[in-house]
Amino acid sequence: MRATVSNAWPPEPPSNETEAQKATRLEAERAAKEISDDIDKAIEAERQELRRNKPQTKVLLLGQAESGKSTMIKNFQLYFCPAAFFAEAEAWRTVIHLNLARFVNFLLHILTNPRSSSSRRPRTSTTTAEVARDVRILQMRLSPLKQVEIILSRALSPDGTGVATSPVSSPTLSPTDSRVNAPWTGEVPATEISIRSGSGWKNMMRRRRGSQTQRPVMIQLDELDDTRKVIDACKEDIAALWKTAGAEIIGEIGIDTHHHARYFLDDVQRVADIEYFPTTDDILRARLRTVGVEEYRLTMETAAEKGNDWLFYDVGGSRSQRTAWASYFDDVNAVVFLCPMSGFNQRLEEDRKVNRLADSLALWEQVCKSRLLTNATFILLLNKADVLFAKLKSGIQFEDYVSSYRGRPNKAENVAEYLRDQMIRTHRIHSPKKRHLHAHITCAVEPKIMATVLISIRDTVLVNVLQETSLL
Ligand SMILES: Nc1nc2c(ncn2[C@@H]2O[C@H](COP(=O)(O)OP(=O)(O)OP(=O)(O)O)[C@@H](O)[C@H]2O)c(=O)[nH]1
Ligand SMILES: [Mg+2]
Repeated sequence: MRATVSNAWPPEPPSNETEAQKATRLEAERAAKEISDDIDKAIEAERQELRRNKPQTKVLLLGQAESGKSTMIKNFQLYFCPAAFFAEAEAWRTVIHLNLARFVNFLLHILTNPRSSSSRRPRTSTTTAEVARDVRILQMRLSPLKQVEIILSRALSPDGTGVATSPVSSPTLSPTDSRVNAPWTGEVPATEISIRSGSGWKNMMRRRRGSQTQRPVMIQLDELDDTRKVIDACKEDIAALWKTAGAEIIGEIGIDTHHHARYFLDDVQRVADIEYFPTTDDILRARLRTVGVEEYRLTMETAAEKGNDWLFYDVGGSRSQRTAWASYFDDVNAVVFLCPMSGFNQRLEEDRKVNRLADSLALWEQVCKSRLLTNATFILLLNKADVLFAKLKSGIQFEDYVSSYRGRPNKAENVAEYLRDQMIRTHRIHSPKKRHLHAHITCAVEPKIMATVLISIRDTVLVNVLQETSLL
């Protein structure tokens, strides 16, 4: 018979160990642990030293809310640090399920409380008595999703107390802080979610999975698993709700809103399934509004720059968030500015009088003028090319919103070229010194298309860093 050899450390003491042997063994183990800790400390100190001496690449992402800044960082991570990107997929599932649950609760609220609706159109219409009855039944069957929303909100916040709802996420919302701890209060629920910057929610979610002992008290792992079971059990009803009232709802809330949630609803059978694991596309679509300035340290995994750290500053883009930007201006190698071209016929959530494209262009001018950014590399991304294309194809006329475009073709490539030229001109006129501008037309939810843009951004930024440190 073969003896079983245990690899466990420290090894099990012999069963006939004397007190003296035990004391000697414990002392040896203590000494070994001390040596091991010293080695760990030395390795960490060496790593820190290396970090200090290496020129660090710092990139600041700017642009209005929902321009795609955070999505751009996900793209960067996917391309240059894929292992880290996929390691976070499970944490994103919680965000996606919260996106879904929150939107379904929002839909049910609108459908059953017509007067609180955000509608800019009269609510007529197709809501026959039969549909209304179906919706009432679905509302009852889907009521567990309110609890799911509360649990997932708590799970994502560092202290387990809840995810902040966005004060400007939906025109239907009144910004009440009370909803931070109770996402569902009977008022119109929020559809967007935001987490305070620096909360480290992804690490926290990973730790919860990895360790049974480190679970925070507020949320238990099995509670999270229960939410998946509830969502799975609700998937047929969610699909039925979307089929029954989807068209009417889009009429109510407008075709331009809640893209991310609609993407998940369109594929609810897959996303709500108990076996669901987010795909790359899902992660790029997941929406988490940035509040404050979030710092991301990405350690490159690709051959050429393996081990190099890039630091990204991802800012919240809504107007109330912009005052925080300036303190990051004097210390970055590059600015990536995102202008969502599809905003030409939309208004800012935070100020319904202001056209989104006009706001983007004004913001761009301010950023170009900044003296603190004089030596930074400037990269302009004209984003959401896919949405621009779809809008123009559906017959919406760009010239109806931008009078200086009158008489030109209503085609996405022409519009994109026009905006690109305008923004290059603004940059040329307003830069404190002559500076090259790198402009790209992008669709940040299409990783295959983004690859060449990402490589170009990396090369552009690296050349700037090397010039700054006089290595070129
Ligand atoms: N269709 C489409 N959606 C996009 C594109 N870029 C970003 N999105 C989506 O737009 C939503 C907003 O993107 P974010 O990256 O969160 O926007 P942000 O600029 O970080 O917004 P704030 O954090 O509020 O300042 C997300 O759901 C993205 O998936 C794009 O090119 N096309
Ligand atoms: Mg963001």
